[in-house]
Amino acid sequence: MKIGITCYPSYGGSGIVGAELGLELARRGHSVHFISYAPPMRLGDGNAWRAGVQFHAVDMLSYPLFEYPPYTDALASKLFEVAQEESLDLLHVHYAIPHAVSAYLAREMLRDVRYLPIITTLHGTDITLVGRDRSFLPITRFAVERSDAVTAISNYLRDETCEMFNTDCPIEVIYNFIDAEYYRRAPREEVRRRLAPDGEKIILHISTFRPVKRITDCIEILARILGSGGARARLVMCGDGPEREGAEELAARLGVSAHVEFAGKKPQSEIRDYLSVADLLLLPSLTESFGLVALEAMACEVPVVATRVGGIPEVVEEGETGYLFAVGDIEGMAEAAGSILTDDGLRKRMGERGREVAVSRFATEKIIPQYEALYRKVLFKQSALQKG
Ligand code: GMT
Repeated sequence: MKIGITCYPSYGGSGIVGAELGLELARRGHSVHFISYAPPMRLGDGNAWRAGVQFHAVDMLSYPLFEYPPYTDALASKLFEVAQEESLDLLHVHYAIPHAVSAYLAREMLRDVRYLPIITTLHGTDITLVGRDRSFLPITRFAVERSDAVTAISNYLRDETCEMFNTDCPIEVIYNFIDAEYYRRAPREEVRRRLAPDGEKIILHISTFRPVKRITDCIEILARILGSGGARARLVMCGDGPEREGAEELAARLGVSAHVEFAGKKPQSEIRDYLSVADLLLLPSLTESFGLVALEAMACEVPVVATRVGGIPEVVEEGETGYLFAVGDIEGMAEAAGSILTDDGLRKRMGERGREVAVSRFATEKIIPQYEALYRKVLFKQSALQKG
């Protein structure tokens, strides 16, 4: 199949999933065309420009009148152009805002020539945070309802979408996935020594440092662990974003700065190295429709301490692959983290179970065929409609 994929190219879960899906589809022999304002980050990681993958940049005209450049229109024009030039069979957009609207426009522009099916995958904040805003809700609902197929990355997100949009539009749940061969624990002693030179346990947090990630909770949890006199630990904070400064200030105020490393944004290969030496992943988010990073941790045998919100309980098996708590339950999370860090047997058992779950439920081999089946279903329905 010839598949157009649009996703945000920047750091963040939906962009990672869109990019990885495209690469996996190309590996399976499909021809994949990424269409966005920049190449998705995962494609720039060295191994990415593979046969069967092309990138088409959305051209943005800069003009003084446009205080806010009209990206939705520019993307729609590019989708229309690429669909024609490359004879795309379908468009698959990740993150509804504004991608679903642009895809809808492209489909309508092309309609006189042929019908171009569009598939929208909802990732979370496009519905739960941004979609909730009154100014975005009607147009997002419109574009979602008019997609030829809609998928959500968890049951939680499907239910939220139906409720918020008050729609009975069919939404298929296709979980996020992991390349379990790439994400597996590997010996990285030099990384461990660098991150924890005095043999401390390593607590890892990886995110976009947006308010929804509640990264200051990580600092407070660390302070409690250290204050309880239990485990000797270092907190490694991977990523960057608006909450970083506040977290650094809090670490200084609580006197734990020396035990925290703000590592910045890291390429995928380094993230894997960090996961290979981590003893625990902390994910204290306010909401999380899936929690891709929890899955990456589980694949690398890292137990997860997270909040019991959104789709996280569909990924992290409570008591088996980690522990879940109410949002803001610093004490509960610190206690659970402490028990994992001071009990090597527990850490190992939970880690091994995490790997099992990641491989058996979320490996690419399980999930990518679900997308391929959906594409075939949409194309079959369309050709039946044309014939009939
Ligand atoms: O929350 C983020 O880090 C970014 C956001 C995005 O759209 O890139 O992530 C969402 O999509 C990810 C991939 O499907 C999910 O794993 C995240 O849980 C989801 N974030 C939220 O729902 C807050």
